[in-house]
Amino acid sequence: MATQMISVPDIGTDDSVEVIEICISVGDKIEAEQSIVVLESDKASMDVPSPAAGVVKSITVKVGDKVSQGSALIELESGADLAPAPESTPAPEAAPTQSEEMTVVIPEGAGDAQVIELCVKPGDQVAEGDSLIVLESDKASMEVPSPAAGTVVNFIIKQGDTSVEGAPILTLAVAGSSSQPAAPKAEPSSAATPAATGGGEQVVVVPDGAEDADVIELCVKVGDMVKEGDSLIVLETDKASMEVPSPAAGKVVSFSIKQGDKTVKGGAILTLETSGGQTAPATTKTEAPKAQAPTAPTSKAPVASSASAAVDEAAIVAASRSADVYAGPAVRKFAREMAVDLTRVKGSGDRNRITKDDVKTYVKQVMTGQQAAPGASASVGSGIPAIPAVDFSQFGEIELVKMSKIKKLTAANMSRNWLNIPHVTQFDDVDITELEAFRKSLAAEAEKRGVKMTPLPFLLKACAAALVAEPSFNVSMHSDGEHIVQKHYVNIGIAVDSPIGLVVPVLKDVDKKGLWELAAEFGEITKKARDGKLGPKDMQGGCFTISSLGAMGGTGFTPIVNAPEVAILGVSKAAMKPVWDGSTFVPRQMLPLSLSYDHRAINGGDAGRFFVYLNSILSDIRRLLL
Ligand code: CAO
Repeated sequence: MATQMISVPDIGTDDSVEVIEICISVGDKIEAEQSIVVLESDKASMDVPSPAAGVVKSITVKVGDKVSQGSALIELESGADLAPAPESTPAPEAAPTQSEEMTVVIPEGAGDAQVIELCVKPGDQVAEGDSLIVLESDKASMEVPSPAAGTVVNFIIKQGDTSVEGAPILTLAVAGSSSQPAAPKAEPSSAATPAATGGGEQVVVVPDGAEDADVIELCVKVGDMVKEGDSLIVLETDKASMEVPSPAAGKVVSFSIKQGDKTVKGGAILTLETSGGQTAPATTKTEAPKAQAPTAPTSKAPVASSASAAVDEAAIVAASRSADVYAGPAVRKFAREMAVDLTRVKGSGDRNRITKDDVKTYVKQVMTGQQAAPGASASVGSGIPAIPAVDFSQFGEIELVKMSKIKKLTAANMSRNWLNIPHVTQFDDVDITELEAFRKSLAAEAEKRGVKMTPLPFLLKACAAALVAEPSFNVSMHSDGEHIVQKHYVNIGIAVDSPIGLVVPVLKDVDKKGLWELAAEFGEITKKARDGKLGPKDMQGGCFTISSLGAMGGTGFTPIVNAPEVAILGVSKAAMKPVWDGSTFVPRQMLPLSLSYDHRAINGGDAGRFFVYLNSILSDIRRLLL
């Protein structure tokens, strides 16, 4: 057993830095490379990893302490096989730490940006060029690619840190490698270069280094007045996104490229009519920064001249905020692959930045129908602009009442059905004078049987007969878009207004049951619904739905089809009305019905036949015997 003092390694500064986190406790058994403390300067924060495995005997610092290189941190007791002194601790220079390990560092020019995303985690295998982290400054967002293929050993930087040029990002185990590979090509680093055309017009061209990028957005349109520095277009490569600013104030005359185009070196972007007719300065190229490490933005690229201020790379601003969306290029690319409109995604990152997980969550919600919920989110899923949120408390006293699960489900289903089904609703008044007389004559017997004989069992029976007579109503659309599912059973759902919300229990084989049986079953299932005791099976397998508001009132309504069914009958309150019998007006009990159907499955002719048949049965119940 040997004890060694672990101290602050070379942190690239002589200034003292603050201990902001102690990651271990006395007695902890720790692994080599495990973080022991987190230090923070005004430029960066970094983890100090243990150079060896062992047991923590004592901790000599506390949170808030100021330390500098060489300050003691912890006392570690380890076996005879102690690792060498902290060679692999954060070093400002890119250098391999062991024969097969290398420290990837923040590349030149990428200082003062915030680490907004870690794209990999310890243990991940990365290929050369894979994005390791995303940095973002107020000027650009960019990904730092891996300089070599290997396995991520540990992270030294963490999300939220401020990048310091040369500061270590992570340790990479590189198979058989002993040196940092050459830095890849620098990212686009110069801005739009104006070419003078005379006559007050100038063609703005693709800046040096910005070729081979996708045009993902046109920020202005023909006729727009722009100021010098206003963003004209947004370009994106697989590593960075950037806006190309206008080199001068003026009016956009025409575009030479369109969204989706790939940029070519020096290619024309648009023509600008500059105010006063003065031409922009001669094309001035901005040197791409020297890349000594993995690519990163070069916010301090050389500026050609004061007149070409717009050519200053500082003017290439991040696309991450374009279109009011705050997201990095990797997230934008991912969103495009998933066909997700980022303006609809809620960001969970710092300052509402959208992360890849946010996009995934959004896709999941859309796929599971959760985005069809009421209010804004219902609109979001449908692709229709969301209804803006309103602060009602500004108009008076309010309270927020939690929606029940059933209510939320109903809202989602209604939105889904309303948006997916091309509805048609037909209306008819049915003469139920004889039916009502017959129904009332059954009152005493119904009481004896312990059932209630309302118009509903008659409607059930009549609808079942109409579904058999007009089978085009007893179908569902097949999800393959190629077939219709014809059903040879007749199950009918009844919409029940229960204390927990609207539920639709289903009565099975209605065509095979008599009125008494239907009245009894209907009574039972309605009670079960009102007591909140319906199980999923009670509500499945419907072919058609009846929604009756007859006991309440109203002369008509347009019910929403209960998909995957294709039709629903709305029943309103029967009333005595004068009906012309050919020679005189006679008082008749008229029942208003409204039949909504899915016009993809049912044509007007089918619906007309269904309605006429239903009408004929309800107005002369004896026809059920035929
Ligand atoms: N016209 C006139 N009177 C009617 C009638 C009609 N269409 N339908 C029923 N009535 C009468 C009944 O005969 C009964 O009167 P009596 O007690 O004198 O016999 C009274 O109204 C009450 O009926 P009920 O409510 O006991 O039974 P019901 O069969 O009419 O309705 C049910 C049951 C479950 C359908 C109903 O209670 C219900 O919940 N309806 C809500 C449906 C709904 O919310 N649909 C959504 C609308 S948007 O799609």
